Amino acid sequence: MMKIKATALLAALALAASAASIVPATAGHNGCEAMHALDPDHDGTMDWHEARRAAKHLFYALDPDKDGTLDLREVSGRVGILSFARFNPDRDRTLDMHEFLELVKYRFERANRDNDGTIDCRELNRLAGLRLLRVLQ
Ligand SMILES: [Ca+2]
Ligand SMILES: [Ca+2]
Ligand SMILES: [Ca+2]
Repeated sequence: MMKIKATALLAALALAASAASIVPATAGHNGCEAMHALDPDHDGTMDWHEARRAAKHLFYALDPDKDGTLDLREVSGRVGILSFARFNPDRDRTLDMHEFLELVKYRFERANRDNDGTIDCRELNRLAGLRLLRVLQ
């Protein structure tokens, strides 16, 4: 009886663990899956050139009025108010392309833990990598 209970408990735990590992993927936070779109030369990593390209693409997508700037509302869920203020040195309430790319570059460098100039999917899956991902796609 005890043995059956323990087995059932283990099965439940295993199920919970696999469910937990599935959640980030379905929520779009799986760095390794995201890497496909961010690695057009298919060398398995994202260099700054590739990240910059994705970031510029996102900038245009988030700027539907095409005024060349992003306000706090347009980057909500991607850039917090403190980051926004930090990368908006001219305090004009918007991020222009240059300011936005400075922010992305900062997150890129934070995410690149081994300092090898590229982001691999393991790095992308860490917290700093997910923060970077939010300003890339
Ligand atoms: Ca690449
Ligand atoms: Ca600005
Ligand atoms: Ca790296």
